Amino acid sequence: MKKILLIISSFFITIEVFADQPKDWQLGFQNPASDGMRDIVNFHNNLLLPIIIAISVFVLFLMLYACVRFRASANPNPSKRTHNVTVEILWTLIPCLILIVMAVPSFKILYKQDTIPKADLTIKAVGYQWYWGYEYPDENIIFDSYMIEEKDLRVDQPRLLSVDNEVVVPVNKVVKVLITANDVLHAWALPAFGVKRDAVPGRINETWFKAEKEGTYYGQCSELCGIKHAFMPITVKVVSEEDYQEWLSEARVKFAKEEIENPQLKIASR
Ligand SMILES: [Cu+2]
Repeated sequence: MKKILLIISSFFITIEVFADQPKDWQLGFQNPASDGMRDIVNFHNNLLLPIIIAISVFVLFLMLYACVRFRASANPNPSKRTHNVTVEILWTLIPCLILIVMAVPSFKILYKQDTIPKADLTIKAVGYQWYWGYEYPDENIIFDSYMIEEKDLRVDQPRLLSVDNEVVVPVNKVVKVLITANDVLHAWALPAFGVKRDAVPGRINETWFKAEKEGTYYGQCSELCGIKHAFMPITVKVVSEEDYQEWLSEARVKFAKEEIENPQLKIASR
């Protein structure tokens, strides 16, 4: 039975192409680039999809059967029955069981994502109307990340997804992301890493990912946040450890966070 379901479901799953960004006419998920996203894709493709297809086929069969078998010409005197205890118990119990079958692996994935392993580096993403600001708190780096206008795009840069200053992280390292907002609700989302967290003003949410492949990954703000909600993309560049160190040494100068000198604070601390 499982085999048949898998064969049926395979017709509906798009052939995996190496994509780290949405493609024209794409169906299905982007390629997973982290363990967390692989869990999500497996859960969807191997469990949810077969269940959804089986239910759809079954309901379609029931509808067609009822249309043909109980049509007015074949069944002139319809049944007046209103209750059937067995059927009612079945159509309550079976959906419950299906939900339990789906809930168990779903919660497993949720809890796995919720437990943040020891982080190798931490970045902070701050949502603004309408761009993202980033900080590397341990490196004293701070910068803003604006979408590149269509007229300024390079050939290799996708429209509405490229930014001027990308987030750069090393490959195969646990990256903890602190997420907050400065004005309204935003959401930091990166499909290839299976990451999506609300950015809430006055509160810090956290999530994590461990990118397994070098490359450039694209995401978007995923909370309706105003007129330019669609124009605050997220670009994360995953590079080798050496390239990351090189970027860090440049970024420490280019994006240096200035110490805020506040004489009043000094007086107060004396
Ligand atoms: Cu937003």
